[in-house]
Amino acid sequence: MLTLYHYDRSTAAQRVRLLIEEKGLEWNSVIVDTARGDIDQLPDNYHDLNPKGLVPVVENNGVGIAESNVILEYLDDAFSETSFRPAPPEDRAKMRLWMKRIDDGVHVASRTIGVCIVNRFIYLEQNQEKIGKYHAHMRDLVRRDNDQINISMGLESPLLPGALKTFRGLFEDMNDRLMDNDWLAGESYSLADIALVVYLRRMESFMMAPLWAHMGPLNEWYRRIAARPAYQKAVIDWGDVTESKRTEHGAGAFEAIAKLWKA
Ligand SMILES: N[C@@H](CCC(=O)N[C@@H](CS)C(=O)NCC(=O)O)C(=O)O
Repeated sequence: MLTLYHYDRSTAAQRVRLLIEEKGLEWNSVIVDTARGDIDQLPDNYHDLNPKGLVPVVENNGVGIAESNVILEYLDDAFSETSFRPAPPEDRAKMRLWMKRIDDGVHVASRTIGVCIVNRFIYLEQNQEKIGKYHAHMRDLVRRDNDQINISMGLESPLLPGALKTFRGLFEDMNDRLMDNDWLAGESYSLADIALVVYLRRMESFMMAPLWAHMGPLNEWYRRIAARPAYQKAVIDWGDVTESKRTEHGAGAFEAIAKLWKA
């Protein structure tokens, strides 16, 4: 049976769970949650599954596969009864271009925003020796360096304005596309919608939703996906153990974030 290594609030894991639930697959859950700065949560030999030591990873037929966008295409190939990729090659290319934006900067921007607004407080509350060990084991050195800047500088981080600009540009482009189309790529709900919807919830969790309240088509698309039973199971039911911290620190940061968003 399919095994997924994941944790509740990981956006990369949420998109994989969403596809799994859309397809109605049976799966085993293995929680690997290092995200509050606890590297001891990583199972032995986890780096054999994912050299970066991150979630999600799926294991199927004895093979481990990392990288959420790769996993989405893998699952769509391996469990192909219902496909979430448009048939016309041009629409499929458009789907991949939307998904590529995640790996080209959106996911890193999401982490920057999260660390600057909330996670830095979670890390700063912890035993600093433990956080030192967490960063010492981080294999993606850009991620480690960005984290260290964002933890120490928070809302003053030089990485934050660019991260917010990345999201503003993404949301504007999605909103433009959705003005005349129900879905991001082609004529049906696809991996592009599944891959990107998780960031609406993530940004909303920082109390930032007023910043795109005027983007009607984007908000309507989000509501439409959020109403799907698979989204309820894959995202809402798994919850977020850091939710109250996001709300508290997000509300406190709103004024500064709004200024940068509009700059
Ligand atoms: N490009 C990767 C990114 C994976 C990633 O950033 N995973 C995060 C959760 S969203 C993680 O494992 N975090 C663990 C930590 O922060 O310690 C993917 O799409 O799978």
